Amino acid sequence: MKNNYILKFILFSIGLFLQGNLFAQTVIDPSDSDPYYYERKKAEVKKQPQAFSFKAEKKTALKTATVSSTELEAPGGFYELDNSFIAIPTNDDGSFGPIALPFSYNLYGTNYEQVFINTNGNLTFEEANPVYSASGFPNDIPMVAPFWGDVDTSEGGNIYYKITNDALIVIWDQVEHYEPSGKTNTFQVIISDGTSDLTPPGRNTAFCSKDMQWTTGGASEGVNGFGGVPATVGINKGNNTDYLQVGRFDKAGSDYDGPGGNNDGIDYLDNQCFDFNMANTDNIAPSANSLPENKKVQLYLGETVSFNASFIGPEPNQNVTTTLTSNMCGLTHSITNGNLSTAEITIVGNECNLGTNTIKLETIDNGTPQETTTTFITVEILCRVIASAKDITVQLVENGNAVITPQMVSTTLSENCEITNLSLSKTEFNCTNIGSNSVTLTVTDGSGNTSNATAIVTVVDNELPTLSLQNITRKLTSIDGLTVPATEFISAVNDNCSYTITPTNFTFDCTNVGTQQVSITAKDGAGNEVTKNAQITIENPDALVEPSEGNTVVSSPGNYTVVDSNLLIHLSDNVDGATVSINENFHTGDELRLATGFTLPSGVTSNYSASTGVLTLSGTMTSQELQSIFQNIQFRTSSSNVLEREVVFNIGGGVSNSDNDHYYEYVSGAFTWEQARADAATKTLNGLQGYLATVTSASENEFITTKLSDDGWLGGSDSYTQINSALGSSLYANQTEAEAKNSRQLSTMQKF
Ligand SMILES: [Ca+2]
Ligand SMILES: [Ca+2]
Ligand SMILES: [Ca+2]
Ligand SMILES: [Ca+2]
Repeated sequence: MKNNYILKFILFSIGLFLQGNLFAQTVIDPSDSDPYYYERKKAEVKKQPQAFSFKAEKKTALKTATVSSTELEAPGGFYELDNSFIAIPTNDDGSFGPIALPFSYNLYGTNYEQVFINTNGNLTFEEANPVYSASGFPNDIPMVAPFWGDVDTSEGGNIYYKITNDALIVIWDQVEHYEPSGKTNTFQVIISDGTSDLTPPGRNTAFCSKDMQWTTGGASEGVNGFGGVPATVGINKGNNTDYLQVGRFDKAGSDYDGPGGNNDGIDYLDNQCFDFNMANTDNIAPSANSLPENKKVQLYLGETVSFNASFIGPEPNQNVTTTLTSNMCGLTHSITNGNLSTAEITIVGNECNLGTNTIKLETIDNGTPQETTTTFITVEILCRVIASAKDITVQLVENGNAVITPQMVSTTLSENCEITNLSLSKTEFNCTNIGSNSVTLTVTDGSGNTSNATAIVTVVDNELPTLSLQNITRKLTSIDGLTVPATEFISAVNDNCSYTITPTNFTFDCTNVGTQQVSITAKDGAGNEVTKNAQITIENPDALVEPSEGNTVVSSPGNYTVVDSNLLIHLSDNVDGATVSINENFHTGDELRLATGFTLPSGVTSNYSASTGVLTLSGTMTSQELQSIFQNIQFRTSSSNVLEREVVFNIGGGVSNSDNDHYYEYVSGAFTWEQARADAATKTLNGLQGYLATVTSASENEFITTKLSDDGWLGGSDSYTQINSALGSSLYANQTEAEAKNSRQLSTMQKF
């Protein structure tokens, strides 16, 4: 797009220029002297070409040269069109000139100071030449023909020229042909005084082409731009003898066998240049073509480049022989000589040819006298660093970060080339990068090349979490047990990355009363974990039944007296059964009852056992209803014993022993010991697991005896420590002595 823009700018400038010059510049039109010219040419289309010659009869005044400064120099290359060129009005078979040259052009020993730019791809010096079928050389017209064929700019394209102090440049830009096919050719010729900067040293003539697409117009038996009379590329002395020839072209493709031999393919000329010293009177020195651009080859170490250098006589009947000389290593070549001499050259970039090297090609023809052309090709071997990288592992430090440098990853060798910069696509890592990370290493070398390599950076976290626990004490608060979050044990926890705590909660119930050990684990995202232990002391819940003042003790009043009207129950659950029990100093005649007028809730009954001193409440009631019942319990005794009685209020069917905080329930019925034990195991009280009562102390034995309504089963123990503890003396010295000696105890109490 950029090129297009520039081109538009150039054309616009040319257009402006033409505004002032168009009418001053006229083209010699063959119909001026032959009114039937184009009618006769038209008749040639698709006919066998005939000897159709024409000589312009109209004499035209010499045009004054407009000299431009040289802005672009491309000796041996295509001189680019710019806005210093002058456009020739479009035409078919016309000629522009004669143009006065500010220098002498030496053609086979004759100096010319004027030139005709003939639309049909050639320059003449004595007369305009409209001949469109390129009959070929030799003939009697001095002619320089970069491409002699039936150009027709009225169908498309333009011809531009520019004159400097010492050279003339003519460009046929994208020109079409007569009876157009849509194909275009772009080519140029430069003629000079032989010292101009615009022609290669020692040369006064240069041909160059860009894209070449056609060879033959429709009036020359061409079909769709090809066939018929071949286009001629060459230079003619005009003595019917001496000429040189690049070739005669009549087809598509790149076939080329040299100036002589077969007709050639037009595409061989694409982007080709030829140069000649036409000052010789007879034999012209060989011309090179197919050279690398600017005769310069660049490649990197390790690269291989192959190219051809070709040479022609350039006379079509001459053979050329090329000799290659170079002291550079890494060069191989093979040369085929003949009408076309071609050197096939291969170069491998190597440490031994690093830098600038020269290839010398000497080509000699077999004309008389022999002429030699020497061509130098510069070969530059550039160093280039190829990046390479290794995988690394980095560890996150305390702050959870890791920083790496390119040097830690790079394994790039720089033996031959300076490394000017190393960089990494990522240098800082954190906890979110744990695992594999792909990074790109970019190496910049002294030639300005960059090269990339990929490495895997494995980020690891080996830092263990830190965890400190504390021992705590908690009281059971619910029938459902107690849930303690793990965080309550943690006095400090940390990690360089994130962590999780397991378990999150602990649950305890009445079976856990006492000291329990817990284990808490802190684990980080990398799997590092630390486990610590702590203790929790589980305390019994506050009494479900809270007497209004200490133990509920009453004196014997002789009259019914409310035991505790302010007693409170701390329970939200419904209650199934309850007891009120005279525990201490129970005597015959003691009585518990509900206050007269108090109505039990529906489904609830009460029964007092005068023999055990236990008032049993049966049925389900709310805790509020039970509290109200308890607040209305009255005591009276007919006994003369005046010792204080202890009255204990129990929730559920059991009675409590305030000496050891256990609950006891007497279950009547016919049981074997095994049945009694199994039945006890089905009992629970406020979340407590029931079991067949055991007697572990003298006071407990007394309590059970008092509350036993009848014979019952007890759980037994032959643990010598428990037996000794119960007796208060060391009956057994060890467990062996105690084995199976304690199983005769009887009773039936279930204990909680
Ligand atoms: Ca023409
Ligand atoms: Ca040929
Ligand atoms: Ca020659
Ligand atoms: Ca960690």
